[in-house]
Amino acid sequence: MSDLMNLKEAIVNGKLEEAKAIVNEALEAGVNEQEIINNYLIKGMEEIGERFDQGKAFVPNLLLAARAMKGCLEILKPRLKDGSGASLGTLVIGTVKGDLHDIGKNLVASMLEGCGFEVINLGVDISDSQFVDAVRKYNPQIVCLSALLTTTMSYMKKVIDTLTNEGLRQKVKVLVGGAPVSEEFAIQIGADGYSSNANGAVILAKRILGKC
Ligand code: B12
Repeated sequence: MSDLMNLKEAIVNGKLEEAKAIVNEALEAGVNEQEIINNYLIKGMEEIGERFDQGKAFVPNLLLAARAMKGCLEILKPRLKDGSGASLGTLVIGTVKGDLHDIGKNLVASMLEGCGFEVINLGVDISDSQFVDAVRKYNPQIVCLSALLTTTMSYMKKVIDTLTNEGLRQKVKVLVGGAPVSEEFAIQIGADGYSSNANGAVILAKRILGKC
């Protein structure tokens, strides 16, 4: 399976079709979906992020890498489902207002769905009132907030405060995540949990709902 070794580079270079072809080939060869995500796709995004940091890559490169990553996740997403049909619980997830990053948030959503949760994915740039409306409409047990910018992470507190003001905070647990977020920050803003990755998000959600 020498081609799989090229997957990370295909993501870094934003080669959508090449990346998708490698993923399909790997799946046919029986490679595990999680292995593809964790060992190649995420590693590719980390690499392009580092190059961006060092001034060796620019926003268009990030966009192309993101498009390739998304294309691969679309192939993998249906295969992450456990097929049992029973829902472990309902979650609402979104990237907070002002923030357009959605790769990590979508990965968390896919993993949660794959592990048996019903996931309402609100998308990006979601305001506190949109989260409130979604909680009223879908009655989830958990709300997941994602932020990738230091300038938008403080908006997570605004969402939590608005949930409190609207009398909804007792009804839902709030999980937070995203590259600049930390356990300490989560505690500081009154969230119920934090994880640095999608696997951790699933563990947290299961623990909160007593499904572990
Ligand atoms: C791809 C990317 C983009 C793409 C986004 C495409 C998309 N559809 O998402 C584009 C090009 C659009 C972009 C734009 C910008 N970006 Co950008 N971007 C990145 C980059 C390279 C990768 C992010 C990513 O997808 N990582 C891969 C995923 C898998 O990881 P993740 O998002 O961290 O998610 C994981 C965990 O955090 C966690 N998680 C995430 N959410 C949640 C939620 C919950 C509840 C839980 C439990 C866990 C969890 O689980 C995920 C999976 O394991 C990062 C660099 C980096 N190293 O993070 C910069 C980065 C985030 N961007 C940055 C910046 C500055 C910008 C721009 C302002 C650039 C500009 N000048 O225009 C704009 C902002 C646009 C906006 N308003 O949002 C900075 C932020 C710096 C800061 N301190 O705030 C970074 C860190 C780059 C840098 N070093 O400067 N970006």
